[in-house]
Amino acid sequence: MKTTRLTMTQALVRHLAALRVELDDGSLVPWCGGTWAIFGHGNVAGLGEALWEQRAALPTFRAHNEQAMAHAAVAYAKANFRRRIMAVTTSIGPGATNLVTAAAMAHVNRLPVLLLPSDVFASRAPDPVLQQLEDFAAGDVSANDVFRPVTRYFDRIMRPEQILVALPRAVQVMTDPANCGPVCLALPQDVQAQAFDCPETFLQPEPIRLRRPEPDARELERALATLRGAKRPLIVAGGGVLYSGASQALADFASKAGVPVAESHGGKSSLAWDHPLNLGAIGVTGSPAANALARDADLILAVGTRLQDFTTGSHTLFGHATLLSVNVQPFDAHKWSGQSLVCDARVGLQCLAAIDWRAEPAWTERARSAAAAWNQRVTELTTQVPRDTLPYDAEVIGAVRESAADSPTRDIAVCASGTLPAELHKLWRAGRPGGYHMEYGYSTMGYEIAGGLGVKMACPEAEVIVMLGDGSYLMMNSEIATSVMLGRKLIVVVLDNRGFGCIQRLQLASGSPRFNNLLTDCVPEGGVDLTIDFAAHARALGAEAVHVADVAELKSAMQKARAATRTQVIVIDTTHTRTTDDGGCWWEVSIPEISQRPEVDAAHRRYLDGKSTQRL
Ligand SMILES: Cc1ncc(C[n+]2csc(CCOP(=O)(O)OP(=O)(O)O)c2C)c(N)n1
Ligand SMILES: [Mg+2]
Repeated sequence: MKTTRLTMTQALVRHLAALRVELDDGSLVPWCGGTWAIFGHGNVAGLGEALWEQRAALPTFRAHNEQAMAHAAVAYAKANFRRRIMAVTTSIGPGATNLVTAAAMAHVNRLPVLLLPSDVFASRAPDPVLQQLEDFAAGDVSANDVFRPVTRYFDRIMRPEQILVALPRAVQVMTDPANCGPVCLALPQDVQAQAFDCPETFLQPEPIRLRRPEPDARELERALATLRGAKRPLIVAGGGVLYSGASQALADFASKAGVPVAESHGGKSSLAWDHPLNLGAIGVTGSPAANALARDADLILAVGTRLQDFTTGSHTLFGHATLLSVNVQPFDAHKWSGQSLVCDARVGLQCLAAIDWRAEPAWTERARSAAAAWNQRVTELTTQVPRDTLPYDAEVIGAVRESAADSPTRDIAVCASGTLPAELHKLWRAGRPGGYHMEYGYSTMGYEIAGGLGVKMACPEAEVIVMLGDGSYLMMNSEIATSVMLGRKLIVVVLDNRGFGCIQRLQLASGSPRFNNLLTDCVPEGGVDLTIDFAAHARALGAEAVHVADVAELKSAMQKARAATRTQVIVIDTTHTRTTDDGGCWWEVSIPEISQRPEVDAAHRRYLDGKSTQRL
């Protein structure tokens, strides 16, 4: 066996840099798009040096916050429909634990990312080193053990040759359609620098060929029998449709069999928004069209969805329909005691389309007119004539989208939390698969800007439009500077309603008084009323920024922003009180059984009413 003498991290980086993935069209591209790195003690000397050596094949990017780097990496994988990934390396201690939220986010969303936090000395010789935890009872516990529950695969590389086994396993997990998720390889700093005889074959890995699992014959037979018996079916399209590249198969099946389609947050943009059978968003943030048909359907065909509570209305939305889940992950396919069809979404849809069956014509017709009516309503909601009051999110969404009249297919809207996800889920018209990039599995405040950067790196030709609230902006905005530095232009639209608008509305709906959400409600005796100049802040980070007075100004600012080459930040004052009433459904939020406030008692009674409709 031919070998080369390399350090553990040199071998790791060379394997990573050499990995190629085969895309659907048969072309081979580098699998790893680069490594995000913030160096410190623990990685600057070992992994850092190895990254420098391979900088031509595997670029290294520096950002300002480890969590944000991981957000960018996860967004990159999502925008690549899980076909490509990025790695993230940190120093030990706080650099490493800054990744935990992003790891959990990737775990919830089933998205791959390779986390490479540094770890304490395997030798233990200099213990305790700076930033090292000391467990009084266990010498092998380090801060990195927090990654175990939030990754799909964890290993600590205690000897250099261990990388030969651990890295291919990590790659396997990240490229497995069912088990896909974040991976952590913790790298003790002394092992990073230790050399071993690395087999040459490890440095020339085989291309990655992603699997497309076929269904089990008997399970398929049962699924087809169920389909044949259905009269009023509804497809709920989840993120799995996008990851499997099943948009065309979905459109073909829906059109051929007359089956309406509703989309989860993860699945939105899997079917063209103007497809005559696209009912739009489903669930708590869903359209009236989708939710009404969900209640009356006799078969819910859930394709590639985790059936999260926002999709199911906390299990109140699907009436007495039979549930048939097409999912590559058996854990998801078996949820809710539904009938499962474990397979790739595209393969599953093609199998279902192969039989001669159609939904009841009256049902298809009802779906068509509901979809058309909702589309008309979306136009109204997003293009209302400006009034004297502050605009609300729907009008901002309309202006942002309208400004793309010439190239709506280029736009990718990025968002994660606050009021906007509900409004965007109902009202955004995605022009292409992936044109709605919403992180609503973990709904991580602070994902948006760093996530937008990852999307831009995955899709440089796209106009990446990040929309977020003032609260989310304040939580994590440092990657505006990174986007400027790296020359990756973003358009960031900040909706400033001066506080946590959505949580205050939830608070009031729960019978509580206004408390601790809007900035004006948080100033103690002797405190100072805050006015935050977001545009000045963004300019200080290197962006071009403007605070617009109204929706009309927003429209022209958007035109200019589209023509610009540097990251743009547009700030608009919005109201925290108004949202789109149309659609929606119950969402389970526990209300105290006992309170001194009659408003809470009333909210608790409403809560029990909702509970009574929950299907268990
Ligand atoms: C990291 C994180 N912390 C807390 C929350 C809970 N949370 C969800 S939305 C929100 C307020 C968002 O405020 P803002 O971004 O201004 O949006 P708005 O609703 O005001 O438009 C909070 C605190 C969260 N989703 N993520
Ligand atoms: Mg706000």
